[in-house]
Amino acid sequence: MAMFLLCGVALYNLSDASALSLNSTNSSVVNNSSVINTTNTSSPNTSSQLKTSQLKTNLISSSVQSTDSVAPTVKTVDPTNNAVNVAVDKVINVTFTEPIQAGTGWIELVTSSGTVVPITWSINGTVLTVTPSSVLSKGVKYLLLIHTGSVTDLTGNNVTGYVSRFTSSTDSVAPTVKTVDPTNNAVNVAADKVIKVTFSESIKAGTGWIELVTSDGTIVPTNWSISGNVLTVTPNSTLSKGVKYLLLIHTGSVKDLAGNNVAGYVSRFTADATAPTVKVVDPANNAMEVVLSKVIKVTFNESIKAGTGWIELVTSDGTVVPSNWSISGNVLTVTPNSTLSKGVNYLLLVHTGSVTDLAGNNVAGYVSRFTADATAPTVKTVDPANNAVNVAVDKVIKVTFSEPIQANNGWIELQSSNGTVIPITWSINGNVLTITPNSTLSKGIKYTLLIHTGSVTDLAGNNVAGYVSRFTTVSPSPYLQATKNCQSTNAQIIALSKSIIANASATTTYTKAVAIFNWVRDNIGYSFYSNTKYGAVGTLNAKTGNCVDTTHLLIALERAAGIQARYVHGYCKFSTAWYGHVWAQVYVNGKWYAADAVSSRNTFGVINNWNTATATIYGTYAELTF
Ligand SMILES: [Ca+2]
Ligand SMILES: [Ca+2]
Ligand SMILES: [Ca+2]
Ligand SMILES: [Ca+2]
Repeated sequence: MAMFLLCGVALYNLSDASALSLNSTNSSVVNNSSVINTTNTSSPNTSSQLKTSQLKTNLISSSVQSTDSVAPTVKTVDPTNNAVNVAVDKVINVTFTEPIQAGTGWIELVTSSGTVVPITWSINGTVLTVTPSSVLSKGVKYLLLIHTGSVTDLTGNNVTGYVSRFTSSTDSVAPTVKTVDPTNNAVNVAADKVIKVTFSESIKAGTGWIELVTSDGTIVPTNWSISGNVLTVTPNSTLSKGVKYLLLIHTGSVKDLAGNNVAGYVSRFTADATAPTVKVVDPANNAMEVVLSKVIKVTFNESIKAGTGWIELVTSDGTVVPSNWSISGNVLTVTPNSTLSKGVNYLLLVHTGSVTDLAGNNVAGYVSRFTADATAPTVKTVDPANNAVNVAVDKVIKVTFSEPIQANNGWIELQSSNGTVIPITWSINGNVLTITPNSTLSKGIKYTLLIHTGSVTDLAGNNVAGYVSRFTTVSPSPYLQATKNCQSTNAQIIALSKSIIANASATTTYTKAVAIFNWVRDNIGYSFYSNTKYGAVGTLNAKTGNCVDTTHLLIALERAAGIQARYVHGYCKFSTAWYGHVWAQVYVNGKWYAADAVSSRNTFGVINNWNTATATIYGTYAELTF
């Protein structure tokens, strides 16, 4: 007898079941696993199992060694308990909580009416597999009975009795083929065709065979798979041109989910026997102006592969142009090893059999011709158009060419009519040249755009010819112009206008206009006479004037500040009498403001020294004639 001492407790290694029973009151005595096996398999009795359980508890708590005393239980069963619509060819799997072995009790499958169904069963690890010896009956309730002790765990602990129930499917209709692709008797089937057979219901693999054979009986290796109600058959190699194939779905090779066998089925088709043809070629046959970096693409009506002939690019004088070529799907790409030469005629020769379709049908010989670009780009349109007038001063100039262009020597100029070169920036996008002056253009000026020879070229390098376009910007406002008596460009007027604005710290058009008005109203005295006597500069120097001269000065100062201003002539009732009268209107933010600077009673936009309600207005004017 071996003896262990652990945690101060003496442990005895028991050699037989009687010793185990005798030690039923001593929880400190444990057995080894071989003893327990012996005990449980030779005399399964309740007291020894209970004792084993107690012993195991002690063993685990003492962490010496594991001795299993827990019976295996069913973890899952397939079909699940009370399952319905179970296939009549169902194989039953019962998964236990631990590996099992055969015991001494029985495993049975019986109908609800008590008829025993012949079965075979086997164990693999934790799984008990129960196979009915023949297909089940339709619509019958079955009970799987795993009797106590029919299986045990590996230490001999008996399973307790277990029952699971299921009802077999009532489906007795065999699956049938609904559609097949390629359709029966199809011709010109692509060489890489994957065959799909769609059934009337979901299917599963059966026991018969699925075959693809040629009409002379040769078997074509395939793989096949099932997804839902679709059987997919994939030949291991491409089909051969013009060969007739038979797809054979033998009886029982697939079944519906209830286990009903498909009936035998045959479908026939013939593989592609038609040569591939060219659908499009780029550059098109006889194309001109082909860019020198052109990569040639020949698109066929179906996927192709390399054949045995040659593909050549030659010049019209027969020189072979070294090229590489490749195939992707239905596109043959031919890439010359160097850029093409301007104006040269090229021939692409796709010789017979140089490519084939996937079934091996040779392409027929094919020739396409094109000429490399030898034509200079020309201006198609220019915006603003040549000799356009009233062009906005912030205009961006766009020149559209007959073809895409690229920068060459880049000599592009914009000049004003006096020959001054205007700084510009320019850019190219496709066939459009965009020219942007670096600052706003002047009003009322004629400009000339010069695109010098060779400033740009087409993508083949052909130089643009020299090109000139002219346009005139929009005229300046008459309400900003200097006139004989409104000398808004006079240095003294300009200096005063600036200082008034600066002294008022005016930054907006409105505050500038008001500051100028206030200065004239407050600094120019009134003299009574008719028509112009001094003009704007004279009035400033005299520091006095009538309504006409005061208005000349006001308008000149406003115009010098870049603010539009005009004259108004009317017949107005003053406090004592009616007089002919002149005053100003000043344009600010889309509105003309009345500005009469002869009276300190007036403010910008407001007239108080005569009756505006009864006045007769003769008109408004950029310049006065009196
Ligand atoms: Ca166990
Ligand atoms: Ca069915
Ligand atoms: Ca073909
Ligand atoms: Ca060209």
